[in-house]
Amino acid sequence: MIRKLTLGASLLATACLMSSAALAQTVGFSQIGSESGWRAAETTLTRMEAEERGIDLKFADAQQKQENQIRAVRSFIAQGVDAILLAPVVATGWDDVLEEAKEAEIPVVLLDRMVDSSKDLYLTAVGSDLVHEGRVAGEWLVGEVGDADCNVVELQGTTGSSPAIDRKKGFEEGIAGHDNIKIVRSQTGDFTRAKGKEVMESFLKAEAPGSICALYAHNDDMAVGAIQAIKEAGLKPGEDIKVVSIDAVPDIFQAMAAGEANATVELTPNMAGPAFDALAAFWNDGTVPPDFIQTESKLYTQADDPQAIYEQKKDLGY
Ligand code: GZL
Repeated sequence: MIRKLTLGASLLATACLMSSAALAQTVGFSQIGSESGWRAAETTLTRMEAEERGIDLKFADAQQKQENQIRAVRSFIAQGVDAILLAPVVATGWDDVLEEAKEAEIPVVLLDRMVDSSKDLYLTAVGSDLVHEGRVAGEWLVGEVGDADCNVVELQGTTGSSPAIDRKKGFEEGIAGHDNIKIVRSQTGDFTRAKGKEVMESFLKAEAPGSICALYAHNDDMAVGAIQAIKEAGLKPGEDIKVVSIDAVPDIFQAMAAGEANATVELTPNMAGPAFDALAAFWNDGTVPPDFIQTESKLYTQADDPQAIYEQKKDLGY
């Protein structure tokens, strides 16, 4: 905590200087890439939130490579930006560059994923409870299958990312104590549709025909890719194989409306709004935000009028 206060104190001096200067802030945003519809929406909304606040946003797309993110953060530091937004592709390997930002007295705010670095190396983190999301998905499947045997295949997110680690943990907690539900295959689909389809094809070839009861995908994009593979295998997604995933992007609601997907857990793509609000308070009078600003998670199923939700969401930048 002492170190956090030290960071807070040194950054406070900067904040107070800035509030008197009332400068238009420049913020560097190191974005993971555009691997999913959700990620695209997060980028769109971040740009909109910055524009609404008169923030000059410098954007860097890392194409899902950590080395590109570290390079971008160092470039933002060299440019002397007023703050850095970082959506960290994986959870490890950030200490050095976060230390450099701290030395430069530039506050860093994490978006949608976490890092294993000490909390005094970033101002705050905005995200969902990723374990809870996985648990909600697992508990939904328990309710869906009851006592029937159910072999589950799992499409994991990017290896080493906090959502892949935590959503797996949460799902296993959700099905714990229900030995009739077993995860029989689990592999990364890297959060993309293409890889989700490819890995689902391998699951379908590897498992006895008709033996897969459900798919749990760490995001909707992999689920949408897998749905295509299930159909090409002559099976009915949503019926022969139940489909539960996370994000609540428009296309999963379209699949639900067609009876091809069953449930999704919503993740808001607007992480930047709370991030910029925390930065504004910090710049204004040095208010230090909580370590973690949690966004909500909501379960949607076919009972929630998926077509209407698709119509509401389809123009929101996904
Ligand atoms: C989760 C976020 C994930 C989304 C995916 O917080 O990092 O990254 O669920 C995206 O769609 O690739």
